[in-house]
Amino acid sequence: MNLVSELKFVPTTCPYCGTGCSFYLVVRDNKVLGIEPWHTPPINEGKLCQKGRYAHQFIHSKDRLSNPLVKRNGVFEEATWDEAYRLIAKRFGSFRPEEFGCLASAKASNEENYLMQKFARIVLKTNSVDHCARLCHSSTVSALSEVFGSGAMTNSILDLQESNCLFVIGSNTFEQHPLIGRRLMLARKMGAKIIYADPRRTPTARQADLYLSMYSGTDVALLNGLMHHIIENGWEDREFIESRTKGFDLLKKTVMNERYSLKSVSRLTGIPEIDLAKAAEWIAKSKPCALIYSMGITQHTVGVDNVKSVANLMMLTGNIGKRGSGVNPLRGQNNVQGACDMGCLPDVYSGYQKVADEDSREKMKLLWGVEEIAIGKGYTVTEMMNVLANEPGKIKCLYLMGENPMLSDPDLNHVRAALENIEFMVSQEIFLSETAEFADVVLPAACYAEKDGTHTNTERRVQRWRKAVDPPGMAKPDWLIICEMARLMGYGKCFSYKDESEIFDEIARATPSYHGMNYKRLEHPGALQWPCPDENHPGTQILHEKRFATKDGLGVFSAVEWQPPAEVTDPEYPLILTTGRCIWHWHTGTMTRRSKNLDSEVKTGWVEINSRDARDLNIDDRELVRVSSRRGSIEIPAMVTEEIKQGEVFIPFHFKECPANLLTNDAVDSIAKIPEYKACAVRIEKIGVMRE
Ligand SMILES: Nc1nc2c(c(=O)[nH]1)N[C@H]1C(S)=C(S)[C@@H](COP(=O)(O)OP(=O)(O)OC[C@H]3O[C@@H](n4cnc5c(=O)[nH]c(N)nc54)[C@H](O)[C@@H]3O)O[C@H]1N2
Ligand SMILES: Nc1nc2c(c(=O)[nH]1)N[C@H]1C(S)=C(S)[C@@H](COP(=O)(O)OP(=O)(O)OC[C@H]3O[C@@H](n4cnc5c(=O)[nH]c(N)nc54)[C@H](O)[C@@H]3O)O[C@H]1N2
Ligand code: SF4
Ligand SMILES: [Mo]
Repeated sequence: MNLVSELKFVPTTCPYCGTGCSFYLVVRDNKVLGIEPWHTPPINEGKLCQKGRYAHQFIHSKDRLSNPLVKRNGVFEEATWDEAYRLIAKRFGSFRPEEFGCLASAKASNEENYLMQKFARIVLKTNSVDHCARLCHSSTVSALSEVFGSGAMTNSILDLQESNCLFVIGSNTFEQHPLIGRRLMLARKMGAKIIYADPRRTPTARQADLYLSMYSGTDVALLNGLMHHIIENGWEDREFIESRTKGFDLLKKTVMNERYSLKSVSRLTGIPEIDLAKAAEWIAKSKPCALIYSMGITQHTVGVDNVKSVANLMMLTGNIGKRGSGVNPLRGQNNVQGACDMGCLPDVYSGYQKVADEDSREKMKLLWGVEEIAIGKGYTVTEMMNVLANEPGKIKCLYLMGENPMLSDPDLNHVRAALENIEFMVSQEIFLSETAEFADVVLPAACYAEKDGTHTNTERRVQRWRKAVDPPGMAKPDWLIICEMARLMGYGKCFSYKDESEIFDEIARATPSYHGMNYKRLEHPGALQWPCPDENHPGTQILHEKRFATKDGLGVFSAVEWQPPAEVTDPEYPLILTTGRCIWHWHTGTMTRRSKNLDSEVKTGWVEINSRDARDLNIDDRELVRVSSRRGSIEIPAMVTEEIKQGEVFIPFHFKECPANLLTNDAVDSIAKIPEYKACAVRIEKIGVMRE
């Protein structure tokens, strides 16, 4: 028997991060055996990080959901699809539109997310549909839409390599987007300088030519300080400012205030003046310069201000619309860009067409063939949780697809109170997550290897997933579940599709930036970047080359003042807590903690604490400590290190046994509604137990 001839190699895209690397799933007898490199797609050229390398290991986990579950007397019992659908249809039919909340999934495909918002808007008639982008880059979408006219990453992963200077701020690129990290290294090999601003000396910091060691929550001060020094020295790009932007005078007035002199900024941020001056000079003088940012910038009550500030700096130095330059927010989940593009946000349909705009509403009604569609304002995720917890009875029903807020939302005690107030909840999942435990009905979904579909990476590149194996047991692809449910609720005609490509064709019709795409064109490795307005258009690598996407084509400078985080330290809670990730694990761990090679590397969480702070508290490395905030308390091993700024501590939020989000603050940015995951006040106590 020739074993090799029985193997199938199915080309697909990684289900983890927004980089969008491709690989082959190696399949035999309806089982995924492993992953092999696929060299042709341009982003990763066959290379993978450890999560991609082991992205097959959770697929056949014994914990995969394989049957619908219905809760009876507080206990889940297996049910048939028919029983589950009928129960859902009956209960969904009993609530008013304003009583629903829907969460889409940045883990699911474009097709599935598009159908989720369509289901919310025409079957449930609610605009309360949102997803984890709220917790992630909602500040980016708000700020960049306002100042550039488009909320997306301006440049491409490949052209970062052509930069002469890379300013990485609040993005641990080497751990969280490793194959973008590789491009930074390639740029550096060709002579580019890397500047890195972060409260922690992460693996990314270790690759930098200049490390700016800052306190959490001081980014606007830092950015204004850099602009102060640039303008003071006359290094700004006057031609770009004059021909492409407006609002410069106001920006200048703000940043030239004495408050943003290098001396005062150094005091606020904790960064030495000499480093600030060097960074400003490198950014202004080494064109093209690209700025890369992620959660260190966005997850603040001033997230929108932070992003506007970043945009100010790149416009000031004329670094927009050229190869190797740009404002580059690195989107997190594999399909968070797509879930936003598909309209899984309360205020927009697909392609960011405004719900409040009469013409867009009529267009969607016509396209979907319906008389009635949701009207009025919908809730964001963070608002849903607040309304649920504080105004019981206002929202009664939650429909979630692939999200785990019971570990990922801020202030878990608050989330628990919210989920306990729900009358009826449906969770569509691949595992029984901490959140699914609260549901009345759990629907088993197919994972990425078990369905066809598309997803859109951080640089707006739409790529294919291809089905390699069947889903476990009775599990079905999310898109099919939504269609079957819609049919039972009387909307069969609007949800009748032969397959995923037919759904995509409707997406292309509904969404101007996707107009020119179809499955045939997306067969090409690496496929197409939006905007792709017609079938002959090659896609767009760089945005805003000649004009911005604003109405008058000009980029808008914003005058932004620094403000401290919502919660600052005091004698009772003297340390700043910041939270985030590690390279081995994915968010709430549902997938990576079920992957043998990843789980065996990092078994549980930890709190990073500076060795001087540890000495003051008499804490040893690996000792179990108690970390408390105004909202809760956890026990967690200490990691005593020089690599974090004194006065700061860091906890990854992957681990349910020591969940960082019991501590975090649910204060949000007033515009984007993003929570302040990156700064709250805590104290640490010794409890005198060593970890084995
Ligand atoms: N391995 C792995 N990779 C992932 C993920 C994962 O869970 N695991 N998640 C994906 C997702 S959804 C996302 S959104 C991205 C997130 O990617 P990143 O944003 O790169 O990851 P984080 O660890 O959240 O935060 C980045 C850095 O911000 C720093 N930071 C904290 N506070 C501040 C501050 O106030 N200012 C500045 N300048 N920096 C600060 C932290 O020390 C941290 O090093 O990663 C994606 N990639
Ligand atoms: N403290 C702190 N908290 C944070 C952050 C932080 O930096 N600090 N970051 C925030 C950010 S940026 C993000 S993006 C969020 C992420 O928050 P979540 O999106 O809630 O986290 P995930 O663990 O990725 O949850 C995805 C769920 O989808 C399921 N799933 C996977 N594939 C599929 C599929 O094909 N179909 C279906 N139906 N389900 C599927 C997984 O099992 C998992 O339970 O966390 C936020 N929370
Ligand atoms: S960098 Fe991101 S997309 Fe690439 S293999 Fe790693 S997790 Fe997957
Ligand atoms: Mo994210």
